[in-house]
Amino acid sequence: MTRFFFRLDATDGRARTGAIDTPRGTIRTPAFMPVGTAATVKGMMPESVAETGADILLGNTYHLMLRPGAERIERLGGLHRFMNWDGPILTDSGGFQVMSLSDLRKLTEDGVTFKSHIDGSKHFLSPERSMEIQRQLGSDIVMAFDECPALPAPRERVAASMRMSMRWAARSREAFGDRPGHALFGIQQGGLEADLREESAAALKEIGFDGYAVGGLAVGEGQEAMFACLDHAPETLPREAPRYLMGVGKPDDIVGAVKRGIDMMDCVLPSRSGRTGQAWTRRGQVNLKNARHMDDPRPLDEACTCPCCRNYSRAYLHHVHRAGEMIAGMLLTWHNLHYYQELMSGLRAAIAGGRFAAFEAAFHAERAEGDI
Ligand code: PRF
Ligand code: ZN
Repeated sequence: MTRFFFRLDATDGRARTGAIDTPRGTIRTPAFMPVGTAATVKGMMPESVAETGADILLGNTYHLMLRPGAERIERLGGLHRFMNWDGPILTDSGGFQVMSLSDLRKLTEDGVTFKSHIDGSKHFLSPERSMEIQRQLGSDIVMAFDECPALPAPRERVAASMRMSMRWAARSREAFGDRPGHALFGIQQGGLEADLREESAAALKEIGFDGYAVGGLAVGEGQEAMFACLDHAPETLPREAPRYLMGVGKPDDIVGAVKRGIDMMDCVLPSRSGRTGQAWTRRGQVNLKNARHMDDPRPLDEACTCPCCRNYSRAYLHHVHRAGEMIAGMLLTWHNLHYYQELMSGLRAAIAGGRFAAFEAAFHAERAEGDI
């Protein structure tokens, strides 16, 4: 039960495909991880999430420590049993969510004190406490505790924050200890500055992790700047370890990130936009709220094999969304997650077959046609 192993099967340019073996199952890469923030991928049964093709879910230290509490989840047998998902779970470490969600935060070298966005109660997170919570949850892939500014930010602020995150990475490593079958990933910071990204990568490699995340992107810089950073940042991280781009993204962000050497991603977009009547298809974004769907008997995407597209019309999806029926979010979330996983499987096959460039061209050409 000690195996945790990343295998690279093929590369095409900088794009890579392979697999991460864990005691709870294999994660095919490039992988997209649906977000299960509050111990649920909203609107989906875990077995349905698995049917979309997901190998791994993401959970959140920040949300779960506040509600229902990490100690409670541990007493109840851990997060896998609690939410009925027996595949791998990666948990984010909390610092990023504290900075974006909580009230009245106070950041020091020791950690961060904050007030819950749910009930205003006071809490503390540090590298040591985050490692403890992620252990209590039973996370398979634990993330180091980090922090990052929203962009644009002055270089000095980005540098100071990155350096503190690297000291926190060393404390995370120390507190995590040796836990066979569980992995600890470090998180690179440094904003859009190439030399800070390199300094951060060197610090992480010196500490030594099972995988490496590119953090601090998709925080307001825009796709062009993000891609410019990804033109060099992944290459500063070890080739033989998985590289995880945190909180990304739209389908075209994913294709561009994979092209630049990213192996794992997560994003709330497919599930969140499903609940607001937005669908993602090979022809781009479709807004089911639009009145043009009202009398349309066609499925969302006639080429899609998901239960939403096999069994329901655009007219129905428009109606149930308008009527505020729960099934609207359920069906659109299912479709969106299915579409994302199909995209990942297409990317994996294209890289394995040495035809990434053709895949990318076809992806953009189909989207350029627009929804029809
Ligand atoms: N750090 C952590 N979680 C994150 C990020 C980060 O930089 C991001 C940035 N896109 C999303 N989630 N710990
Ligand atoms: Zn579908």
